[in-house]
Amino acid sequence: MVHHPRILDAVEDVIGPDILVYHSTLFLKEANTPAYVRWHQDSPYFYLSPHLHLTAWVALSDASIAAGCMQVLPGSHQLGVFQHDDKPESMNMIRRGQGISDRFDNVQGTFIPVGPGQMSLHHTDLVHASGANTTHDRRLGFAISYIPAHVKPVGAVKPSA
Ligand SMILES: O=C(O)CCC(=O)C(=O)O
Repeated sequence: MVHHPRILDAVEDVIGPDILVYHSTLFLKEANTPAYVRWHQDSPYFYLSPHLHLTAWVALSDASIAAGCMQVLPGSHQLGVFQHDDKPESMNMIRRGQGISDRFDNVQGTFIPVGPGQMSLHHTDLVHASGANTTHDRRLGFAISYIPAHVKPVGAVKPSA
């Protein structure tokens, strides 16, 4: 799937033709679960320079608003990197509970619902989150992180598990 031409064509439009897959994650939200992801940016956890990393979030099931699709703060990738902290909680889908310290806790942002087979793209500095799945179906997303080949790892990578 990471080589799918429809995905790569869209990624190429943003980061150019010399593309590497850096990382991939399955984000599984069970049916009727309060599982959530705090507001965060990806860049503080990927230790890449420059910040040109792009994630294709490919829906493998319906990711509607009710199913807890991604929410984003449009344009926030241009605001720099915010201070993050760790607040591990059992329902946080990111085990260390990484997130932006309280700043956007009461903000709803813009929902990005995607149907099965559709995807969204997000920049590594875009502030994003997701809320509960109130539907009777699993919400399953495959997040593929792409970088241009000139982007390099910097510093130690902290495991999220
Ligand atoms: O799947 C989610 O709800 C969150 C995904 C996410 O944070 C990411 O792809 O960086």
